[in-house]
Amino acid sequence: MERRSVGGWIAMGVAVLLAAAVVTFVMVMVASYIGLPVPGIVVVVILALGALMYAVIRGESKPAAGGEEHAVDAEPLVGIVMGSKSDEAAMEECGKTLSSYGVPYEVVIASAHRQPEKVREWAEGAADRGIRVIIAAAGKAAHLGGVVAAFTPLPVIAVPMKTSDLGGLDSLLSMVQMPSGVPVACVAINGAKNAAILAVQILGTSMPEYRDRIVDMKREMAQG
Ligand code: RP5
Repeated sequence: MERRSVGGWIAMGVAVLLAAAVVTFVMVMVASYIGLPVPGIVVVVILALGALMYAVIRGESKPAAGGEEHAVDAEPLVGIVMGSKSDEAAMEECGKTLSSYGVPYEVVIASAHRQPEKVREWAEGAADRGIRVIIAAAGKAAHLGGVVAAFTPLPVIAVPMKTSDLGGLDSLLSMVQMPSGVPVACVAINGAKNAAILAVQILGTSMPEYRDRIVDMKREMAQG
């Protein structure tokens, strides 16, 4: 089934409800015009059908495994996974940067240690959902990037979160020191922006529109 944006599904649900209301109104008008009694049950059934369709549509619009879609009319190309809600502030720049390049993305919070099943389900389904690059942010003993990489053929970019105890060196080493065979690209501690740019560059290898944006960005940087 074709995936729509959340906004698209809401608009469709509202349209279904409106259509149900219009059909009900027309039926009532026609029935009273030709002198037929309007059984209240007909009205109730039609409204209930409209509500049911709306609920089904809303249910189908939920992104897999808790992912929250961003960007209005496009399928997510980048999946951002964070180990904790406490990582959101440090990762804000990642979403902003992807948006500035017009890259649709989804966000999910799933801890490799506390919610391993959620991580597995999300990572295993990512490629089939159209995701092309994954960005994984986590702190401390940050296994998230490696665990995600174990479950997907997609490239994984890890963002080590700065931590209160060891300043993020713990996260960095956990992410960058992946054993041979399961690579995880790793940006700087709290390098949310660079993770986004790298993701756009990876997209740009097969999508010229993103490569062009990177070329423009580098030209602007060179001009100072
Ligand atoms: C990791 O542990 C998270 O990625 C976060 O950076 C760190 C602390 O998590 P909370 O205790 O704040 O949830 O799993």
